[in-house]
Amino acid sequence: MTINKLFKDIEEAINRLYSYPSKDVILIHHDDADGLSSGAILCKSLSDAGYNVKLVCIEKLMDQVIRYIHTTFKGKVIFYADIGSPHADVISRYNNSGSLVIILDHHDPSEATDETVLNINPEFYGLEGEVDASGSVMAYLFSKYLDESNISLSKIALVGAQELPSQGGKLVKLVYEDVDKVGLDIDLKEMFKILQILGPVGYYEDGPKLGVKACLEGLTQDVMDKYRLLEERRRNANRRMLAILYKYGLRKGRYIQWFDSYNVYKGMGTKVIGSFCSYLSYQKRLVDQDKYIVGFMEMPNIIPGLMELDGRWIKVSMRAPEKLRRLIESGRYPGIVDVLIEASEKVGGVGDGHKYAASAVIPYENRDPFLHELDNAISESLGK
Ligand SMILES: [Mn+2]
Repeated sequence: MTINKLFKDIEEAINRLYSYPSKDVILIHHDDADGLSSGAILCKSLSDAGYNVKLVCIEKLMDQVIRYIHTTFKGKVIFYADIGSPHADVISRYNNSGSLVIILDHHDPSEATDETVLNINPEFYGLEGEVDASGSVMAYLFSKYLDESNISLSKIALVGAQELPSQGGKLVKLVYEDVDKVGLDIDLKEMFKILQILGPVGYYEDGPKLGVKACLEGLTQDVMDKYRLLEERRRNANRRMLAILYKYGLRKGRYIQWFDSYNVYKGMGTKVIGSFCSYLSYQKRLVDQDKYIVGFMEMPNIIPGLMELDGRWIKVSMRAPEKLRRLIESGRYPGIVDVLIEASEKVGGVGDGHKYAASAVIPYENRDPFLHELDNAISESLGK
């Protein structure tokens, strides 16, 4: 499998798109800077190609959300950008040939099992998903094949690519070559930083829409005002959370240390609890070096512009202090995502992430059983 095969599959997807009877597109995209860049690129290129595009920004693809999307928008074209590949199997099940589905993502994929679900991911072509491309790079390559003039969108692809550990990935390099042809007139790092606030912190107040607008129209006054407001609000919330933890400490399990943020981050997107846990992992005076860090935040039960969620849900974020990270690296302690997925599934939740950082959504009433399952999962993995 090679890069050429990837381009052939992109062309094939475009042919399927053109021959599909509906011109209505539901564009599902992730809420971080990469997801907003991906959404902006596809929104522009598909609108220019004559499609009616409805943008929907998603923090986490829960089963009930996938089911809702594929029931409500049956017969339309459904795009997933920077999100979706890990859930291609579930998407296939709920789509059941009801819509044409095109996934452009770089997260570890599962296999699509329905021929109407096209799961385009670098991992299928001998490339590394989190090295060789961002979601925005995949969205851009698709758009460039859709119409060569979309080369003007290459700079937006590079904004999303800032999330990658290096800028030397194989597909990223191709985008840099295109940017060289059209010129770069934005500060990639600054745009990335602003989108990382607008999407995740402003998730419940139209931040993602402003982020997509910023990609396409630049850093206008309304974008900057909202960015500064959200940034300050989050800084204050972090300070408050830190003060609470200094006063009361974290609660301790056998292998975990945890806290509930209750209403400290109320109104913000749930990614803020993950960022705070990352920050906490470096605070040596606050955290035990050999216990996993677990933070909770209640999730509003709405997906803006899409639906209301059934049930009451809580977001869980998990990180490791420095010493524990080394133990995970050496294989002596279990990776975070494995134990988190195991424990959350036992209480009716769903999780994802990697060895050093992961998150899950679980039913609100199952917080304490979840903590118990988590300690158990770690204990079993350690064999003690
Ligand atoms: Mn991404």
